[in-house]
Formats: sequence, C-alpha cells, structure tokens
Amino acid sequence: MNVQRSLVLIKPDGLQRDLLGEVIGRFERKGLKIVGLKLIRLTESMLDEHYAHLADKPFFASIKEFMMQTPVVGIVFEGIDAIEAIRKLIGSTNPRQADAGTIRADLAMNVPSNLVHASDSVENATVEVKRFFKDEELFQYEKITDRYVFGEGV
Ligand code: IDP
Ligand code: MG
Repeated sequence: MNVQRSLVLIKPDGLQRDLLGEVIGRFERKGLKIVGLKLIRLTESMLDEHYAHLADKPFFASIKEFMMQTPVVGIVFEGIDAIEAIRKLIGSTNPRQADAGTIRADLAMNVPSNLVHASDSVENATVEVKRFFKDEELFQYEKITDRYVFGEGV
C-alpha cells in the first residue's frame, strides 16, 4: 500500500472568495486524511523557494505578490497514491482548460488565481511538506472510516 503525504495550499483567492470549506470538503469527501492544517503568512523567501521553477518567468514577481495578499491555508493530506489523486482533483493549471469536475475547472476562471497549489511529485511533496510544516505540526491518528477508505490498499 503506497501511502503518501502531499502539500496543498489554498491560495488567497480561495480565502477571499469564501471557498475554503468547499475546497477542503472536496478533499475530505475523496477520503484524504488531514494530517496537518494551518494558516500561513507566506514570505518572499518562502515563495522564492516554492516557486523557484518559475524564477525566470515574467509573472514571477506578480505571483509572489498575489500569494502574500492574505494568509494561505496549508494542508498536508495523507492517502494511497495521494500525490497523483490530489493533482487529479485540482485539475490542470489553466482553469478554463481543466477537466470539468475538478476544483480549478468548477470554481476558477484564470491562471494566477487558480485556487490551489498541490505537490506534483514524491520528491517535491517531501520538500514542500518540510518547507511549511514542522514535525510536531503533523499528526498520525486512526479514523473509524480508514477501513472503508483504505480497504485492502488497492
Ligand atoms: P501548477 O500550480 O499547476 O503546478 P506551475 O506550472 O507549477 O502550475 O505554476 C505555479 C503557479 O504559477 C500556477 O498555479 C499559477 O498560479 C502560476 N502560473 C503558472 N503559469 C502562469 C502564467 O502563465 N501566468 C501567470 N501565472 C502563472
Ligand atoms: Mg507546480
């Protein structure tokens, strides 16, 4: 059973548009377990690391400014193959091209404010969880629904 942890950030547009519950609810209903959850005030140095792969893009400064407009909600989810499952739930980067039924397709209309960030690989998930959460902010616990959600692990 390939249990993974993945980092999700709900961006300032999610907070401003009162979509925190809607977004978190979609992950909850899927069966992803919340093992860390908090508001985070992002700093420029955190964003320089987090968006390092975009440093040479013309929109780099504006995306960092956008991400600092309000606190973001940071969540660490746990589940079988959670990284890929979450990327499927959020949809592709451009909300207008994302598959219907995904968070970005259903709730957003433009690329910078596409509501959520989610880790895209095992390597990035490990680094990103560590970037935003201390060990003591992450929890391990049993839920009575685990047997239904995890089943035999397939
Ligand atoms: P992802 O969030 O789907 O993984 P990335 O390519 O990692 O997409 O880009 C990170 C974030 O940067 C996107 O979610 C989006 O908010 C922003 N972004 C990506 N491309 C553009 C662009 O062309 N213009 C403005 N913002 C962009
Ligand atoms: Mg990305």
